[in-house]
Amino acid sequence: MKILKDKVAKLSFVALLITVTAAMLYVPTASAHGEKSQAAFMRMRTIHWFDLNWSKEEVPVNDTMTISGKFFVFTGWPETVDKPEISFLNIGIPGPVFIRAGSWIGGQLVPRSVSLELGETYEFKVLLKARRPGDWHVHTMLNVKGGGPIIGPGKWVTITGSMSSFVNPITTLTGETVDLETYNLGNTYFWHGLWYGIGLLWMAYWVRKPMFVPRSIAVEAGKADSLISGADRKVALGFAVGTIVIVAMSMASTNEKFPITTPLQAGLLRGIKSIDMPATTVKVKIEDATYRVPGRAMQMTMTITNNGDSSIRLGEFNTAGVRFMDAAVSVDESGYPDDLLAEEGLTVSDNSPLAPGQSRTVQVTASDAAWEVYRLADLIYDPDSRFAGLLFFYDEAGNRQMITIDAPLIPSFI
Ligand SMILES: [Cu+2]
Repeated sequence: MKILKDKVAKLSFVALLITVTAAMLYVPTASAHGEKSQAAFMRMRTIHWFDLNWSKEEVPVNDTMTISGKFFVFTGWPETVDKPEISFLNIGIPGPVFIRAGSWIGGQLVPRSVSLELGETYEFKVLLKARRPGDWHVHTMLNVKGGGPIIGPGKWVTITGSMSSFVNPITTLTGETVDLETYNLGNTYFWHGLWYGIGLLWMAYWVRKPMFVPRSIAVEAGKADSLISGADRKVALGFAVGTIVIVAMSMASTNEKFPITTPLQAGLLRGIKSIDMPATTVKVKIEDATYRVPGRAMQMTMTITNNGDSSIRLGEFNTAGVRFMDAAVSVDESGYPDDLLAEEGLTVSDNSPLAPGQSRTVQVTASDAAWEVYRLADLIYDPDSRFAGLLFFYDEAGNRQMITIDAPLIPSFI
């Protein structure tokens, strides 16, 4: 009976080992990456992305494309999220389907973290090189220390061709050209294999002996010392010395082969240039805002005052990357993702040109399925139900003004 129990224990151990190994090797492809599950307040009250452009919708392997645009660092940044003092401009894609060949904020190369100021607008550009064929959702993204990855709008991009033709050549500071895609790959496999093999040998040695139940009985009987023999000690010592020798020797030979190495560069770039947005002459006061759950519509009462010298109209409300437009005033021509574009989603009770010096209180409705599809309506269940977004006004000459709004949102269930 005891022998049988021990056999079962051994078999279960081996089965567990196989399962864990298999789990490590099995990596299914993810088709989406959770942009909709990021809290609505995070998407609405942190980074406002606008004027976005994905330069291509289809790109062959090894070719490049750019994503460019602007982002406004929201003034009413939530208290629960760390300020973007250490942030990194990134791209939200399912794994390395592209490589990032370069990224710029305000014309400056930003391979490192940057410090951003609340209330400023920045211009950015990311250069991507296609690597793995497929249809990929490509998002803008900003990683904020203490805030996590803040994801922006995503657009589907198709990569064509074959991954085996992908190359990533770089010239090192010592003048050698290497292909980073395959550089020293054999070495990586060798070391993984070697340590995995040593680990297996170590386990095999101990698994041969009586395991869980007999050991437990021996320990309980006060005979724990008898479980480890003199030979066991010698084998263990052999493993320890062998490991140290392998590490020391390989380190010495690596140092000899590569005498010049530099550490990976990290650090913080300060003083990133923001853009001077045109001075605003429009004033907006939100009187109240409600979200009607059955109608999937947000209704705002706002008082608009035009202090400029040209009459203005409201053309767009942009929140969390969803653009509600009044087609009579503003039309998107950039190829913005369909699911984030409500071309006629903005209704203004009176959107006739507002003359200079005039003030008007209007009802503005932003309605689209995107409220639910993008789970922005979840906002109403937050303990601090506030919404925020950008309003774009256009004057007679077509000049645009950007106004930020930030107000409490009251849900209505009828
Ligand atoms: Cu996505």
